[in-house]
Amino acid sequence: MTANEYIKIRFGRHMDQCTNEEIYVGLLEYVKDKAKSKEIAGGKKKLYYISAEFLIGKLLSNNLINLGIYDEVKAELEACGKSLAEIEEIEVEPSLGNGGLGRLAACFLDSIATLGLNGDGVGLAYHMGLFKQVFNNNLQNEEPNPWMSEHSWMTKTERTYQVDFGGFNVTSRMYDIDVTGYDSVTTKLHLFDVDTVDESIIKDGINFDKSEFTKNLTLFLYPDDSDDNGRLLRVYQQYFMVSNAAQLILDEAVEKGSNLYDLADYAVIQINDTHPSMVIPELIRLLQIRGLTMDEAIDVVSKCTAYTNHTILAEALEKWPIHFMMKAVPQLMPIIRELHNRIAKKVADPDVAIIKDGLVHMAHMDIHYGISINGVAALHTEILKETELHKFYELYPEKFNNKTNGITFRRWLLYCNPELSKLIEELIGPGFKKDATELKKLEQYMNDDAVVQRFLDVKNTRKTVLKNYLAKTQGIEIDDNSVYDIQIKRLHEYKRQQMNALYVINKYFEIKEGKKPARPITVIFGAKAAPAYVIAKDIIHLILCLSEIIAKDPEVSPYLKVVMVENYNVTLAEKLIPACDIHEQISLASKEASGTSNMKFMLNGAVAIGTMDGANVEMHEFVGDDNIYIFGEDSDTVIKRYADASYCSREYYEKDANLKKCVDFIVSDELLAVGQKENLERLYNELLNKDWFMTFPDFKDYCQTKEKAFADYEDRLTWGRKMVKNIANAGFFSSDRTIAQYNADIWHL
Ligand code: 26W
Repeated sequence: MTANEYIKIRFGRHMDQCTNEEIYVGLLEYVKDKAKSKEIAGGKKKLYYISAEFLIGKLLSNNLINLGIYDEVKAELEACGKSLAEIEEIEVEPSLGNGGLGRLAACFLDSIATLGLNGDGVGLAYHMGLFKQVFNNNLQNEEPNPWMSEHSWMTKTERTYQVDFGGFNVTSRMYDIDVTGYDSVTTKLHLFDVDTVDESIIKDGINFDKSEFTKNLTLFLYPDDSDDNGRLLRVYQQYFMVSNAAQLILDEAVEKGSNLYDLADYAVIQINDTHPSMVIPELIRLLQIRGLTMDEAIDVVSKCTAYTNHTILAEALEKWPIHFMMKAVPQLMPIIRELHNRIAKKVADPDVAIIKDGLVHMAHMDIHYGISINGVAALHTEILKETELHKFYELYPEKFNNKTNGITFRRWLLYCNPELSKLIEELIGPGFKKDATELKKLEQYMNDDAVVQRFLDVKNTRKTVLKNYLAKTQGIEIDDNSVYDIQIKRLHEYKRQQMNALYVINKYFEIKEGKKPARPITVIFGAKAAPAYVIAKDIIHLILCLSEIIAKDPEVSPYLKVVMVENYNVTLAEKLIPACDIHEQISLASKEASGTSNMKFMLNGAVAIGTMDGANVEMHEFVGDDNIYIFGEDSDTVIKRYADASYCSREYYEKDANLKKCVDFIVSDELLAVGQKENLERLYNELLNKDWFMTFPDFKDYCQTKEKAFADYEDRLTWGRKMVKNIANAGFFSSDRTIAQYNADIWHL
């Protein structure tokens, strides 16, 4: 049945007589039906990828592509005078993640299904995704971001569980989203919810009554890494997630014939950061209820779980106070104490203890009782082994391994950049869609000027698409003849948006002094700041104020434009990334575990300016010095500087007159005229007295390297060759490769 025929039956009218809303609903149901009729991944052993976040993004087009009916449906719509792009706008993005970790989980699900592996995602059905960001008076405000509706990709299942908390219990229900593999089988994303959640307890903005857990359990995605409020609620959420997951895992194993002693033959669990770590004691508890002894249960569970670390920022490694655990999940504490005691008997060193100073160290439990611990880029894994988790590495060298992150090329190339995929297909055939390493064949065209020019043409097309999109959706005007310089990622000091802002100030002064750039520059930011992360919000304030001042300045505005897109999310990323010329990957070396936007940009023919951090290091290895702009101090230097506590930002400020001038501008009359004194002064003082993420030592090199990149950009064909080199070498960063490695080394499905 065609989409047209389906819609005719559903609405009793031909597609051209339907509203876009009706067509959207019709296509959603059509796709769900198609997905149902596909083969479901099977096999004795199943992977359970448990994650607090799945940043799946919109699903309509993604599913059409994976089911192989995108072109067909698009043509049917066009034949009735309808546009798929407009219908897509009706879909609300489920923003069920904060950033990289959640988006990674979504890319992984796509690759698991595409590779035909028997693996499901398990998470929570938050009623509100990550807050909706609204700018008012150059400040970020947060609003609720609902996404569920009557017509949903989620299907209600009959599976319900009881989850016991200290003093009360709730009944859960499982909802499923089909994960359609590309030209392959389907798998599932299981999201758990409770019926008692009450959206009416939301007060102003995203505040809500934190006391009644039955009403707020799955109400919100926890927005962050820095909000101390609601930490107890987070423990409730995490336990709710893993208790459901554990019950599901045991039930499915038993259904397939497991006697539970052989659970490891039926299930392997990937713990995505420490958020699902309580699955270890919960499984042990449930196995005891089902008849195993403590010894047996520990032994069984120790063969089933693997842990991925996504950060080396110590403050993000979760440690839950014992009194939280006693209140929320008292049934787990005796088990956790037992797990702790067994280690303490063998290893006296308190640095590797599970319980220390009244806190339960979730990562420590994962490492002692799991089969694997992995970092997410080569450098990151080395840092874990050598410094952050060195003592664990000495205990269990065989458990440590690296799995450099990846991205799904279906969403981040085929869908978001059809012009580029078409060009690639014309040049090297369709093989790259299933085997990303085939992109390497593009290198043969690097000296073919006519072909290189076509890559430049595609980029120009996409720049115009972005220009029109931003004009239409955000009322922002940009010049598509300018160079687009883009930084999009969570707002965090270690990612150093503030350094990019200082660069903008530097450029503003240069232009005022008569040094005009060869071509106008558009600096685009997209970022949400965690609601309680004060300095991050101050940085947004600075960027918005700069944007306003520059736009109003007739001397500067013809050459420089600063844009901060509102409510940055997956949908916006899909428009921004294909249009980008230069992407900013400027985290302080050693701090960004991997980064994944870097990979998306590379694949879409943008050139990076970046530090030797995260996966940038591997990108640099692939493309060489001429095709990526590396600057700044390396991770060894940075790690040493932290170790000897020698950094004093004020010294740099006093020594470098240009830097001083840029920093002082933050509290100048010009800025105070459009901004808030409190915010700007706080940020100024933070930089001058702390600058914890060391922007000052890298600033000069950063500015000089950017100048070099802008100058090189003017030799269009040479730049085009850099683009082709980047695209040709992006194959390694396919999440299909990452998932194949997880399977070969850890899961053994
Ligand atoms: C304490 C709660 C919490 C929740 C979310 C802490 C931290 C987070 C993050 C936003 C974690 C995150 O997104 N980490 C990112 O993971 C990516 C995938 O591995 C990496 O590419 C990024 O470098 C890392 O910052």
